[in-house]
Amino acid sequence: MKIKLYYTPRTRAHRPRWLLEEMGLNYQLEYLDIFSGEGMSRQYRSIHPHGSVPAIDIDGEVMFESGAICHWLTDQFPEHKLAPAMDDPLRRIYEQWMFYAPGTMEPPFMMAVMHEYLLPEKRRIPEIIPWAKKQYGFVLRVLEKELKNRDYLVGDEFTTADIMVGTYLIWSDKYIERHEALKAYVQRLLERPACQRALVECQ
Ligand SMILES: N[C@@H](CCC(=O)N[C@@H](CS)C(=O)NCC(=O)O)C(=O)O
Repeated sequence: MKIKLYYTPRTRAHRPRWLLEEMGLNYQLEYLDIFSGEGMSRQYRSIHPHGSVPAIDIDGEVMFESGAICHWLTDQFPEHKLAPAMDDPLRRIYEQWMFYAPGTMEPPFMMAVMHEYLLPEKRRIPEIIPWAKKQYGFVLRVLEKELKNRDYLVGDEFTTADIMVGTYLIWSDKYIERHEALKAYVQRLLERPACQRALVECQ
């Protein structure tokens, strides 16, 4: 199987890269400087219509959306045990957190970081920030409670759901200062060799 990952450091492309590292699969990184407009080429938009990262090419078949890529890869390679089997009662919990990340966590997180510091100053809407922080604060309290007495989100084992949720938490140091369980969880995730390998910058 030939895997090519379209990748920009410090973006959601970290998720599939981290997963590929956890699974020890061979892959090629196709580096793209998404922030200087490289995603907008006609050639790349035939791979990802929005010109965003990540996208993945597996034996010539392309796919985009970080969550879908991670979900698909995890089920495609069940031998790596990064998700409970379909008949395991924990599978429901796994699916819950897999979708919680893009569905419930991402909107307030992105609104907060975009309008607080990522967007150019003149495009920021300061009125959004208090709402976004309040909503994200609620998400953080839910996760703090969940991770107070356990190392990972699903049962006792690390799963792809930890990659989906953990990626936002790794970027949330500014927001999790008062959340001891989340700080410990982030530390645990960052200590994983696969996560560290996926954070190595290329080019
Ligand atoms: N929901 C998509 C979002 C993809 C996305 O917006 N990626 C960002 C980087 S984190 C990007 O490429 N932004 C630049 C752009 O869209 O031009 C996913 O999870 O893959």
